Amino acid sequence: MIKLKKTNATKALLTLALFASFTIFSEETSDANSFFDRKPPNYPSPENLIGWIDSRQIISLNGEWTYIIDPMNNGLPESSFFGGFPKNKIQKTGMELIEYNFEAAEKIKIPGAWNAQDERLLFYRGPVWLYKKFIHTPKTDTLTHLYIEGSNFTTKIFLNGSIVGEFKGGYVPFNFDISSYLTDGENTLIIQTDNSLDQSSVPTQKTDWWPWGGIVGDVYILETPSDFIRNAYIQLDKDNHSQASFKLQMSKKLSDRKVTIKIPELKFQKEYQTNAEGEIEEYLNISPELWSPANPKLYKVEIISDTEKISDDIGFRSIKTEGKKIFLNDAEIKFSGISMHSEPIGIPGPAFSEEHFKKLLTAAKDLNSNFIRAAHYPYTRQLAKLADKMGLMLWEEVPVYWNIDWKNPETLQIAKNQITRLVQRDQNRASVVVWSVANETPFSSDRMDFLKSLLAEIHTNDNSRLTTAALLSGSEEQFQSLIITLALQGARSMWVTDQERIIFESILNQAKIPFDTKMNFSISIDDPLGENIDLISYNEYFGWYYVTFFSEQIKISEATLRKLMFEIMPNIKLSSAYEKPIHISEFGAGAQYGNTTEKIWSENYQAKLYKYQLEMLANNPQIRGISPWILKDFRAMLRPLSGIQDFYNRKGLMDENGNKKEAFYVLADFYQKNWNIEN
Ligand code: GCB
Repeated sequence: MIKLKKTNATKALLTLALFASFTIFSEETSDANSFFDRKPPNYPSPENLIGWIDSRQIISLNGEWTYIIDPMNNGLPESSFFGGFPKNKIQKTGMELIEYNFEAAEKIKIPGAWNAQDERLLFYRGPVWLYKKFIHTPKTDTLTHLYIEGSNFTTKIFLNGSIVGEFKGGYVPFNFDISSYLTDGENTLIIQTDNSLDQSSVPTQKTDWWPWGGIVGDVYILETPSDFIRNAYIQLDKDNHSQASFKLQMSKKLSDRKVTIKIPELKFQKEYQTNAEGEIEEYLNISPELWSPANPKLYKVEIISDTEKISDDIGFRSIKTEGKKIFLNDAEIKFSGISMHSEPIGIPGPAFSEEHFKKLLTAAKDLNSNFIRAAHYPYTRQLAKLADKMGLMLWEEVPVYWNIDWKNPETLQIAKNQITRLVQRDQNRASVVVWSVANETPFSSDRMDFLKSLLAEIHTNDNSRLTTAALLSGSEEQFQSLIITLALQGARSMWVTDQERIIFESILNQAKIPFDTKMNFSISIDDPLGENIDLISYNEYFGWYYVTFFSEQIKISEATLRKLMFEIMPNIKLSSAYEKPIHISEFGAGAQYGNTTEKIWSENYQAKLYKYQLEMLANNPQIRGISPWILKDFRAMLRPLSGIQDFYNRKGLMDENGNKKEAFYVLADFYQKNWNIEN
């Protein structure tokens, strides 16, 4: 055998021989150190978001695609000796070695998660490749963009063998200009979607919802003129209902481009000119009928340039807080809400279509809700479009969830991208009244800096809505005081056992609290982020989680503690350190539909917990909104309890098929009788 000496020259020769035919990736691989060590190529990031998507020239790529599972991440150009899957090598004579074939691969529906469409992939976290061919007919003075409304969580796009780019983050829309990669006639689009998450991603790998992978929103080929209207913002002034703020950006930074805005029903028509930045910033003098849940009025708005016309149906309303109250169109309002995950009723996988959301929002209406917390990540645009029409207010959120890598600049970049794209997409939706930047994030100064920069990102785009985050609270002292309140209640209850009474009395003796002390447990939400947001949102699980924790600490059975907790609940006082409205963003209990026992996991227990919780909330005037957890049972890897959870979080008021549990009616009744301020 001839042994080659490993000089740089032989290495270079070897590399040359092996890669001579790989013209596509040669540039990126040429400076690699060895055959096995090729640098990842440069994956460009998407361009700024294009808005008003539903009135643009599109070719839909929704429908049937094929897919290849790639658990060892072998198909990327940088992982493969042969150019990777994007090369799409095809057999012609039958003598070419191929070990993948997209044409013969299994079929999948897009939009749709692959882990919802293939049983082998339900728990899978890794890369899957998607493949679709389409025909392109060239037009002059036209740009062609690929628009993807959501792809989880890292997406790499290849068109006709070339690298188009990469998007990290998931859930939000993005677009790439693909004009220079297109060929006339047939084009081959190959996309790697990887649903794995890690410590630096947003969210991290640990979430109480399913990491649905793949393309989970519409895929469009979108055509625009070479200088096109990228996006436009129209929002009514909070303090002056006969004026709306109007901002528009053209794609090119060219001044004196004429643009007309028309709202035919208001007989409004005016022409404006772009400044040197290609932007317009003006106020429109209009006096529209105001949008509200009771009157979800929308107006057709048209924007016309020399080369294009875009339009949208837009509602006008204002939302603000004053002191501890919330005002919609200057009238005081309470959020009679419900939290949701983006999973349709009776269909496995993520919700994405108008049809999916119609059923969910109809269930929310049956509950007499006027508000939905769309937790914990952006849904497709269909949600807010439908909420606009159906008259439901929305809280939209990004997946900054639990503890994430606050110090990592890449993590911050991902989160900023998510919030910016969400705001830029839904900025004209009247239904969206709250932007939320985080859920249950533990205090630290790095976390404060991180969340403040997300809030700043919102404010550079939109100042017309409320901001919030679902906060944590509960200091050591607050938990101690809850134990004392429970001990006082226990010591004076006739039904506790002698043994339990002794424990309660000794807790009180130790704390030097006389047994006849009258005390209501009170909690003050003191998260420092309260300073920076408009709505003080708080998740609490009285009657569900905390009891388990205390039971271990004070050696009293959960049965006794749960009963005591229900007894003290109506008198719990919730307040915040800030002169702002409180929103209870979560409370709830797990229940299995059809479980008629009196025990935990029964419909009964859940319904009882709702009754006591609602009594407590009605007794707390600073609480101006609630969104209990949650409308419907949802998929969750953290919930393995066999026979009950089976990998579903069971805190739904309905099961996954839409069967209503007893607590559904408790909440519906409360909203109808006690809580709504008509608007
Ligand atoms: C929470 C989280 C939510 C969970 C819920 C639960 O506090 O915000 O994502 O699903 O509790 O069911 O434990």
